[in-house]
Amino acid sequence: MYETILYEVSEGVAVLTLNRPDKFNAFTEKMNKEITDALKQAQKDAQVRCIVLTGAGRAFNAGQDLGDVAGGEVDFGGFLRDRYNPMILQFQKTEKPIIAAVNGVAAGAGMSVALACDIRLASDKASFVNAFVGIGLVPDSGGCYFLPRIVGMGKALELAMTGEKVSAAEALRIGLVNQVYPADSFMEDAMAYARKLASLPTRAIGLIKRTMYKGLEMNLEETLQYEAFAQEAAGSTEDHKEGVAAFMEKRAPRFTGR
Ligand code: T3D
Repeated sequence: MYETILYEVSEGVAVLTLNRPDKFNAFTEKMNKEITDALKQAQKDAQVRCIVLTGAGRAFNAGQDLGDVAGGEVDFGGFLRDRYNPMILQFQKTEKPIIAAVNGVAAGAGMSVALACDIRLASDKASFVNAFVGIGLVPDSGGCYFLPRIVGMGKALELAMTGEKVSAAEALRIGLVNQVYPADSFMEDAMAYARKLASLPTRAIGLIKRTMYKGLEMNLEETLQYEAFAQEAAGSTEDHKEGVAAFMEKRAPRFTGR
């Protein structure tokens, strides 16, 4: 169904694999559009309660395929507005948890996409390169939005201005990733994490995601109001009733995502 990505759903988890391993999974226009479409599909599918984004082969993603843009005049504004910006916005619009399972290097827009995910898990062979400066560009695809919010302004400016490679261990230390797992068992460990998230109250998690990201843009009063609105929605779910019932009955809850 897709040409540049693989898309599979099992046990409540949609796995979206960037699949151009000989090019380090670099982005093409088709890949940008297929990712956007796959995220929309995962949002619509009630079976899907968590999404994992990973890369085939040695890399996670090396950013824009430079072979496609080398030597020509690039309309950078149009390029981003048509291809990358809708893709990044779709990560936010998808009200389900999205995990970047960073199996290898994440560079340029590949790093930005990992930052646009809600959770980052890294193989101990993974690395991050804010490669834009190396080709005289500015971090795009949300890199200037997410990076300072995740690691703080000082570190974000350092990574963006120097383009230095960050190892998985350093990424964990600075809060760029949530967990690091051994390369040999990486996808098993990442999938176990994803299945755990998929077993939790999916609608509450979607509302947590929306409210937290909105909170970045709002003052305290507006955030309190938005929390009240989100709580009304979460409080009307079957999973809320199940969570309270399970607590009262001293048993483990069985959440269904409804
Ligand atoms: O017009 C615009 O550019 C606007 C768009 C902006 C969005 C962006 O993403 S800008 C940033 C674009 N990306 C980069 O600048 C990263 C370029 N790649 C690298 O710096 C390095 O390849 C890596 C740090 C990612 C990995 O280094 P290393 O030493 O582990 O691997 P390698 O040998 O450099 O690359 C392996 C193969 O992947 C190689 O192919 P080959 O020689 O074995 O046939 C290499 O050419 C290919 N590859 C890596 N990155 C890209 C790529 N091919 C096309 N496009 C790439 N971005």
